[in-house]
Amino acid sequence: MDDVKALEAELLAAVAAARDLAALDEARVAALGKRGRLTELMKTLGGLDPEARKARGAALNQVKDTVAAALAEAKARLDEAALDARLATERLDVSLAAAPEAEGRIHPVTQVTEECIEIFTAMGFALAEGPDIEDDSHNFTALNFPPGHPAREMHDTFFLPPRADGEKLLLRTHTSPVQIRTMRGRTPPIRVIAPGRTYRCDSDQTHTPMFHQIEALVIDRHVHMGHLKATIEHFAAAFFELPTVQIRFRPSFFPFTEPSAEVDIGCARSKDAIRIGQGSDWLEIMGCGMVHPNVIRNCGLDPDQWQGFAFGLGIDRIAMLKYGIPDLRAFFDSDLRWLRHYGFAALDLPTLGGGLSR
Ligand code: 2NL
Repeated sequence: MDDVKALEAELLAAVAAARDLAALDEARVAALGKRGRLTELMKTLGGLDPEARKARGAALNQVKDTVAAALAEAKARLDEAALDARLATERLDVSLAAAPEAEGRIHPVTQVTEECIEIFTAMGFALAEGPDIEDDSHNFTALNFPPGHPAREMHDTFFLPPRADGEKLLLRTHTSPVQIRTMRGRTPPIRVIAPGRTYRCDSDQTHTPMFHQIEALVIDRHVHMGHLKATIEHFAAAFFELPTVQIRFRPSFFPFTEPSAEVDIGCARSKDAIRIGQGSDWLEIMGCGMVHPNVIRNCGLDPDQWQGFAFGLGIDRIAMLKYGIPDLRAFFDSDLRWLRHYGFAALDLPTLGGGLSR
């Protein structure tokens, strides 16, 4: 039986020598596999006489159990070592930032547009949009600009080359055509805002040929200027993030409203700063009025049944006021250094609850 003892020692040594799971599996196959050393010896038992077979069979089974136990123990040990090695190499440093700070910046015009949308949608206004390229009818005629009226020339319109039928399309000079389309497309009550790009052939310190406007329109029965004033007051306070603001109406003229007014907001002016919400100076922020009966009629509604108010303001201008941006023309220079200074963090969306601007 010395050969069996020697084999056991040899197989156990092979198990102990295995440095990894692959080597251990080789040792297992070499000992207990189909052609393993022990398996081969088991096959020789059949040729022995019963007494010898019994004794040798028991001895071989003992070796088999001992080797199997050593294999299991070694596997457990190597499994644990392999896991430790993985944990060491695949370590995640949770103190590192999950992602580098986003490089991109939100343009002040986009930010202020979103702020206005947030304020007006909370008041129950819906968002309306329309094409930048318009026809004369939606941009002027429906809005009560009579043909040849000097107000048309005041808009410094960009016209496209005439089409085959002679019609000259144009770049909308205000967002009002969006509201014409809205009034024609649905039945009152209507509460919409129309923010977007507008175009006028005008370029100096305070005018760019493309600029941004937001207009609001309410059409309902029994709408009056009190509703207009309260809406503007609420908007101005929310936009400038103040508890209250002073509002003043000055008579004005627009072809599409009657009466029409210019809206001033109370402010304090010093040498190089304007402070909204305090002081005894006034600053013009928008134009407004009651929708002209002709405009209501032009949209297929009966002006004896439906009234409304509307107002419009320049987004670029109120962005400059709110965020202290001195030069309008820098808005459209695409200068990254300017955008890094005046821009907003990409995911910091304006909300009424969270404060519009942070
Ligand atoms: C301004 C003045 C204003 C409107 C826009 C409007 C639209 C329709 C009917 C009547 Cl469909 N009015 N919009 C009304 C008054 C003033 O804008 O100075 N914007 C910068």
